[in-house]
Amino acid sequence: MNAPLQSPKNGAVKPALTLLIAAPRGFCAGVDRAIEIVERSLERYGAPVYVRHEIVHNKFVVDGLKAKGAIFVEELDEVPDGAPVVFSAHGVPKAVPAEAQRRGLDYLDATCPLVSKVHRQAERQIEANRHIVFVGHSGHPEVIGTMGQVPEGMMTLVETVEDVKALDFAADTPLAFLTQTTLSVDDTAEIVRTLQVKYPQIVGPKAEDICYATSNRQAAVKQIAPGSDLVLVIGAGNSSNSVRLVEVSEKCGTDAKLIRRASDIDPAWLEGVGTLGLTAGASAPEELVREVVDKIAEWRDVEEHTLVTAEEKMVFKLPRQLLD
Ligand code: 0JX
Ligand code: SF4
Repeated sequence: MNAPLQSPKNGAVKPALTLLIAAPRGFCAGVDRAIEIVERSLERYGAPVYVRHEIVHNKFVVDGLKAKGAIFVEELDEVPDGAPVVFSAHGVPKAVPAEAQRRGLDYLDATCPLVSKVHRQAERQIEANRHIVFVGHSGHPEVIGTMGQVPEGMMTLVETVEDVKALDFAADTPLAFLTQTTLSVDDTAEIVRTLQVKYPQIVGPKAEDICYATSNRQAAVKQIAPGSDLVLVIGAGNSSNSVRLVEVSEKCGTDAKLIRRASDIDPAWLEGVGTLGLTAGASAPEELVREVVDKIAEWRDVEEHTLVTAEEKMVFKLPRQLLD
């Protein structure tokens, strides 16, 4: 352990800590767009604007929008007639906009365009009479949304290599695979390889459906984790892409902790830590990164280094309703 050094002249001298901050980290283009859709809707329609599901999986973001007049609900039946409603970045089953239309609700779709792209691929594969094997995490809203793009029974969810081994489609069944956008790049590659060996006729996306932000944040963690004694990942427990960052660090052999914000840090974690890695999931605001750095600087003499592994320039257009 690095015992705090005492200096009679200067008071407590904080032990040194090298902080390796991953880049890219934090907000992706889909999250920027989703938050902007809620903010602009509030300006356009006035409060309250309803949001179906957390716009992104981050309490800090959700609380900030609540303070501006957004009301978060889980289902459309909680939205009063005539109120505007925004669908979250994770996407919704087809039945949701259909119901909104039936009720005459003004709805804005904040589904990330990269999730919508997977939705369209799902429709196309069904039109081509292929059964879809979808790689994703059961119960996640993106999975519910993507599976809800096709008629029931046309898409089978697999979460692991073992799930693929247990599939019992006839050898010549026309098949396609698609994936959730926020999966582990490495685990998914193994699942897809297993699928391709078992069903050589299976077709899939040219590039995987895992999005650029997910891949970049995982690659960045691979750069900081090996040289760190511990990695902190800022993100929520229900944030798939954030949880994957913890796993990536652990696969590199470096213990990692998922924290919502600075107050979650137990100072005991830093005992014996000379180099600390830090990153943030795609739904975690940069303010929380600064908050964590400042908190750590209360205990340690921090030397900050940012490791840039990719530049991100992606920007997504807003829905047409908000442009005119
Ligand atoms: O749980 P996810 O990683 O899918 O969502 P989160 O944390 O809200 O991140 C931003 C939205 C991502 C959609 O793909
Ligand atoms: Fe879109 Fe990827 Fe961000 Fe999800 S993590 S909102 S898919 S860019």
